[in-house]
Amino acid sequence: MTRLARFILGLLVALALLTWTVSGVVQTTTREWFERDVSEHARLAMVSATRSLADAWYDPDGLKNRLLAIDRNQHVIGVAACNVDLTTRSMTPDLPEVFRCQALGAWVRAAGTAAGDTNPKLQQWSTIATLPTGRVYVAAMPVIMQGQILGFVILAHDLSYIQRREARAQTFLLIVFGFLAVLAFGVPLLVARRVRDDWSTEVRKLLHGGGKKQPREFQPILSDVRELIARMADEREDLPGQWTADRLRQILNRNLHGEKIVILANREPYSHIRGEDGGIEVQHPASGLVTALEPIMRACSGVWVAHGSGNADRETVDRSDHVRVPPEEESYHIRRIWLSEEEQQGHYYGFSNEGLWPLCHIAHTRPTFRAEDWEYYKQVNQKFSDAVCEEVDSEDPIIMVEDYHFALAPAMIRKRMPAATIIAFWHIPWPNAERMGICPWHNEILEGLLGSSIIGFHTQLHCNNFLDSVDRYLETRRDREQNAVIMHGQRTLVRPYPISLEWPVHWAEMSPEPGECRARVFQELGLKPDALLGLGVDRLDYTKGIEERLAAVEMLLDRYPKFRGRFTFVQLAEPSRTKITRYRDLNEAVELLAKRINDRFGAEDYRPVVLLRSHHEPPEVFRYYRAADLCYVSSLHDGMNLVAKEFVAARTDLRGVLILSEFTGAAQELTEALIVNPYDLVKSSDALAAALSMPEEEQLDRMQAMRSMISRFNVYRWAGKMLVDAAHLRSQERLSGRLAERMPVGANL
Ligand code: ADQ
Repeated sequence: MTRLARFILGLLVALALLTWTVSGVVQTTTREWFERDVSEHARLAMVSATRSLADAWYDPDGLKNRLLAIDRNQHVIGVAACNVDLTTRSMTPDLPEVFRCQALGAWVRAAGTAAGDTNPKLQQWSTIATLPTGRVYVAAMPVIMQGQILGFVILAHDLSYIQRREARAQTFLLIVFGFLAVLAFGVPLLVARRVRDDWSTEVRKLLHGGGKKQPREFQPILSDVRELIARMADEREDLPGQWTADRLRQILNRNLHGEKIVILANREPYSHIRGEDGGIEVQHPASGLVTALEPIMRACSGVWVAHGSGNADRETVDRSDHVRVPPEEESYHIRRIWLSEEEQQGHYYGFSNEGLWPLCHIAHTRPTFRAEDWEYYKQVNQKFSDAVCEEVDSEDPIIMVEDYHFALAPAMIRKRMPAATIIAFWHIPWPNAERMGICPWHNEILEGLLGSSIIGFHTQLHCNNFLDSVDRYLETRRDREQNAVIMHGQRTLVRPYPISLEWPVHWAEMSPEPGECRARVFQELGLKPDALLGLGVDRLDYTKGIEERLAAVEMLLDRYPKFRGRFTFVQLAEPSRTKITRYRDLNEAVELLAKRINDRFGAEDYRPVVLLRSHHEPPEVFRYYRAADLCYVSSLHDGMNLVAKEFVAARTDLRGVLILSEFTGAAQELTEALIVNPYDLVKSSDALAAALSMPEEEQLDRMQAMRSMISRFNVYRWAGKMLVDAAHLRSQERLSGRLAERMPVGANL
């Protein structure tokens, strides 16, 4: 049954019910009114009748005539005069048998025999009876003369005419409701059909290129349809596993003539650390940006310009501050930039992480904006932009500017290299326009980003927020069809590109089998073989909801005693931004919370929460992913969150359950996870319990679906889409540039 048919049927049933109820109410009310009228009428008739009957009581003819006179009334069926002993004194011929004088027996008996004098209980008697001919109202009254009862008079009134009137009223009501029903369905249906026909004719005309003007209301749908068509064309190529490092390289060669890519990011993919033994070790920083971009650089080669943050970084670069990485493959360069303490403090800790980071995340930490930090932010953006310009080897290079540390760099680079293709990607959420207004330099931030050819965000919502901010604060033109902003003649596409992981993830490929990982982790943590293991993996950051996560674990142990002594939650927490007070406070709060839970529920051989606050290299992190029964990602707000995707990628055994905060970008893609609101501790603890009790088959189904999603929408696709869009934009610009050269000066293009 179609939705419309269901709707109409429902409405009809509702109307029928309404009609039935209304007609019932009308019937009862009108019947009450009529019957009250009739009884009043009968009473009055009888009161006047008893007086005249008393006068003629002893005159049989006179009595008969008076009874006949009463009987002439339109609705009176019959009248009788009865003696005190209930024998008939006189009566009209049509009085029904059942209402003759004997019928008064019960009434008279109930009042006590009263011949000869008045009895106050014998005032009036009445009843309504249903005869085969219809309903009848019967009333009786004593006939009194000089205080003495002579007898009684009975009057029978026809009520069937009331039923006939009721039937007529009901028919009328039905007709009215029927008419209303036709109006209620027919008119909107006709109007809707008419509007739909007009609308589809208009849309078809527009889609076929007709129609001189595109009405405003059709623009969103047109751009959606075109985007959908483009996406479908793209998706057709998106067969599983097809987005690979090779394919990305091919795209670069085919669309961008194999040009090398220059990435600008604050964090470097490999840092060199002097170990305790005096030797130099290579470390992989805990950063989602690095996790995503490093495979792209391995596939495409080029230069990664980043802050040299490792304590042995200077010792490992050449004279031009370059180092070839990855250690054994050496497929691209890192160009390290050195920052003074003041620059780091102002740019990284100050403006970026005490200002922009809390501004962009709804995590209830107040942003702090200091004028001196802003000065350092500009200075460091310029320093990195200059370095990028030194690294390029053509007039129109491809430059990827990563994240909120470099909002000004796109415009700075554009100034030096007008023909560059600059792709900026904002890895964290973009706040709504009102919130963006908190930043005293919001205009400069927006203008800086609009120096790019493309600005990417993880989700459409973040794109919308960005476009709203541009609309609110800058004088620009919007190309709604292409989702582009045009400022000073420079066009910037604003698009969602949800970031992901390489596929397959090489750390997962290199890890031992899940069973072996579990055995090792259980041994390291001293867990019993039947223990259940939960996992959290984060930088120690207040946006990740670590406190809420541990509170949910506490709630689980409170509400589900069966897990006490059996469930252990291990939190890998890499200390992060520790020079900022808020992060130090968080560190202490998490420690106290873990201690409280352990004090409440722990025992000599049982620790419910294990807090591991140190750097863990990816092989170790993947060992934990593979060992755990569940992974809980409880971010209060997160652009994407790659821990969620890594956990799924690690589970080649299709076991384990992902619990994922609804406030992550990943929740839009990994819909088979148990999605929770991390602030809701009761429901989060329920989700933990559900995960720990989930049958293996269900785990397998959910894992399989999520793995299929990540394998198709992997990071090669993420980069490939941006590069293809950049290539299109570039060829468009080249064509319009050539055209401009051929046009006479002053011609308007
Ligand atoms: P991050 O905030 O860094 O990224 P996320 O995406 O979760 O967050 O990535 C974290 C990465 O660091 C993962 O690769 C994880 O394995 C690693 N990591 C985390 N904790 C670790 C630990 N204790 N020890 C070792 N490694 C650890 C930002 C945005 C995200 C967005 C990414 C990519 O905040 O929303 O997903 O960029 O765009």
